[in-house]
Amino acid sequence: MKVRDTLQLRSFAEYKEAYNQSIENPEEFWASIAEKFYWHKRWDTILEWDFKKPEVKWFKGGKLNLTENCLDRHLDTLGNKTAIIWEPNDPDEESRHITYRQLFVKVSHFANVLKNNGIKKGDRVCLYMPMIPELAIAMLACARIGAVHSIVFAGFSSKAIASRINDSQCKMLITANEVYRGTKPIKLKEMCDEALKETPSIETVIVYRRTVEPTPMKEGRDKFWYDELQKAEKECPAEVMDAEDLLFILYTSGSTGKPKGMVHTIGGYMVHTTYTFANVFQCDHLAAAGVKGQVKSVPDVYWCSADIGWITGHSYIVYAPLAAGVTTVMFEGIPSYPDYGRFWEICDKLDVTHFYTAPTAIRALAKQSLDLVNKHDLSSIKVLGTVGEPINEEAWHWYNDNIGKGNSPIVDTWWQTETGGIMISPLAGITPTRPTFATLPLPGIQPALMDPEGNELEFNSQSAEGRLAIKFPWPSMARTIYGDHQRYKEVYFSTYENMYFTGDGAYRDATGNYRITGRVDDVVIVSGHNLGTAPIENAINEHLAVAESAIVGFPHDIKGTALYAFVTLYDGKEPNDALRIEIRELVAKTIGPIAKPDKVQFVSGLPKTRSGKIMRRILRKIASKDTANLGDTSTLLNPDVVQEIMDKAL
Ligand code: 6R9
Repeated sequence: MKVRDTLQLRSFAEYKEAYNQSIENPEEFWASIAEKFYWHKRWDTILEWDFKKPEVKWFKGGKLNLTENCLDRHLDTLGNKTAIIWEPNDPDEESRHITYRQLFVKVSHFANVLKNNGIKKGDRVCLYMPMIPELAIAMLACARIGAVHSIVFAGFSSKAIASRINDSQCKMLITANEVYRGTKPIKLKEMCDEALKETPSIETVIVYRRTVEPTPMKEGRDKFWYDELQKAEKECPAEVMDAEDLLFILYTSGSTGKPKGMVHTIGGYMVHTTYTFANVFQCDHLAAAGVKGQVKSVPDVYWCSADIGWITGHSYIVYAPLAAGVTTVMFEGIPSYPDYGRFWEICDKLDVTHFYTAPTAIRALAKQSLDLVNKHDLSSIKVLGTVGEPINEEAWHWYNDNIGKGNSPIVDTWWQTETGGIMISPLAGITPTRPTFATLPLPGIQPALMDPEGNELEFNSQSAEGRLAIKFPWPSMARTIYGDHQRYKEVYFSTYENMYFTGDGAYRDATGNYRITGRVDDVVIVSGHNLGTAPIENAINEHLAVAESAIVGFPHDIKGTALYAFVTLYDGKEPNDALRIEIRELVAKTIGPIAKPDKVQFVSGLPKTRSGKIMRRILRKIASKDTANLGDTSTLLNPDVVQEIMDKAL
């Protein structure tokens, strides 16, 4: 299996050549990459697109199964290579090493469990699972039979599970009884049982027993993973799928209350995520190029510390590394357990060569004693990566100096749930890195900076700042919002004509390097988690004492951005600490603990425009203690309230 080699660019000149080719003839460019994969039937057309509808189809008519590309085609050459190394929460429990052949067997076996329980091609299956290999196995089993997975992050509340299940009408829910994260048990099955009261579409629940705790099971509906395996055949031929059939739905927050079910399809997603993985991380090939002067004797070990519940885990823990034949690490625990040295202990123990994490984790770890880093041997590390939010200069240097020891390139990868795969990033050891810059677009990606009037700021060898859009389709872009194509069109394709709007702002320097400056809409990124302000406000407003609320982000040392809630109460309701706690708990219960506001300020009114829109811009400045220039407040409906809010700011 030579795919990972043949896909890789090996020099800056090769990158430039590929980039130019991808702009001049995008179809030929992507077809030459798609050819490296295993297809049952070649596509009829490479690309059909119209951003006005919007409609995008890659490799139409092509027939394939993604799991054959992740598993079957590796068996001859990489069958005995480790596909997944699983590292448990408890460092005293044993790691698991699963080879490509074992994974192939497990996926096929579990795929039959899905079939035996009535799951067919096109059915939606919800996964609410901890970070255990069975999560990857369940995903791949869905893909093997053509079912569509919808993974809900296992930190989300029952309400969040129920609304996602209902939105896409999932027929099955797969979960685990409970899991430990640090010292805390998380009762996943209990959360599911609460959700299942409101999800009539679910016919079967498969429960993986992760701990020995007794698990409440509902007769006829709930079945144990292990029991079902006993009844199932081991061999499962892959369902032959169309390139544009659905692979998965993944929900991401929007600026209105309802989460958006982003739909990803099989062929383009496979081609783009694998190509970007091979080039950004440069697994295997790097050592040969002598990035650290090492001679490679063991295969690379790649570890992305994200949760599979987010897009980063879908694309860059499971699908792309497996399609590229690389060993991928899955970690069940948290960076602070049993102490803040856990990440480095794992890198040392597993000889991790590629480590990919979020700036928020880096900032939290940089706050700890350096002894926790230095007592571990990190000499195996060759490449570092970041994703999820802009990385500040200080964190970048700490990561570079202390983890990379100054000689491991940092790939700052910019992309989104909607983009499916990495869009702007250095290629490790191939293109230059620069602190706080995601740097250059990958081949095939045509970014555009837009000015406030909606005109493109074309590159003219001068720096520019604006909003980031993409001018041309790329294979792994989301095709729609499940069940709401109109919203897909409005959110992404209505801001600029014939372009995809990212929702991010960006700065481009005089040499064409991009730095992402952050969201320009009502999405706040807390500890790398993409949260919509609207659903959090809706949750707070459910409290009987609350009249209205507004959520904004403010800078936070560790989280990057933390949440500040401005809350007005109904007349006669007492603002006090007990109420503050209730509000925070309500958010945790409705959305999840990550959405709890750090600060809750009770105010007599929220600043509003005359048309009744809350002026979050002003609240953002107050929350950030940046009140020197609040701008013109005289046009507000209630300008007096601004002074009151400032005086009592937390
Ligand atoms: C992959 C992922 C997407 C939003 C995106 C942007 C922010 C992601 C970034 C970054 C600066 C980076 N973001 N990577 N900002 N530099 N390297 O995180 O997807 O959860 O959908 O979030 O995250 O604001 O628009 P998602």
